[in-house]
Amino acid sequence: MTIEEIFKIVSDTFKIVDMPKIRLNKVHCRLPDEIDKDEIYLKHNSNKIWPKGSFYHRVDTGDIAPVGVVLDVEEGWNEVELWDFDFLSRNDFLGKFRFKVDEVPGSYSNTMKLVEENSTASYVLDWEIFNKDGKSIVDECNQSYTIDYPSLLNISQLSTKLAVLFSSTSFMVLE
Ligand SMILES: [Ca+2]
Ligand SMILES: [Ca+2]
Repeated sequence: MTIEEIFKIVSDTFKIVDMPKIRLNKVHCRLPDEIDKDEIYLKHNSNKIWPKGSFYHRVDTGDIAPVGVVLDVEEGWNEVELWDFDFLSRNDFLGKFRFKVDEVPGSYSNTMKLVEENSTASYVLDWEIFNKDGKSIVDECNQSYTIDYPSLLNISQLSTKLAVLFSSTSFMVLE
């Protein structure tokens, strides 16, 4: 192996490590392009990334499609395309979500910029920047809530016991 090859492997490795991880959480359909629902799918860097295992996900006004796709992306501006699958004609490139990825982990929302002319389509993408460890800080917050839940239950059981105790005490006082 030459020094150039070793250098390439090392630089490639570090590039992968440095790439921010994001997750596309949900797509909200505020208004479809077609009267009887859109058959949507998402593309990133010319590749179809969602839905996996089917051509499209059917949505109507007010629908929220769960996406949950994790991507390694370049820091800075990124684009995700929203397409509508058509059975008898070419699929429509409805629009794109353009968003900036930096080091600040957390949840973000972006409105779709229309590409298809005269389209009624209106979509919003919920997405999230993971932390340096490649984990979701939102999930971690939800997890700590789940852990706290049993102790909350104990508090409510305790307060019930105290209420019983107090009522019996006052009953005794009354006697
Ligand atoms: Ca269409
Ligand atoms: Ca369609």
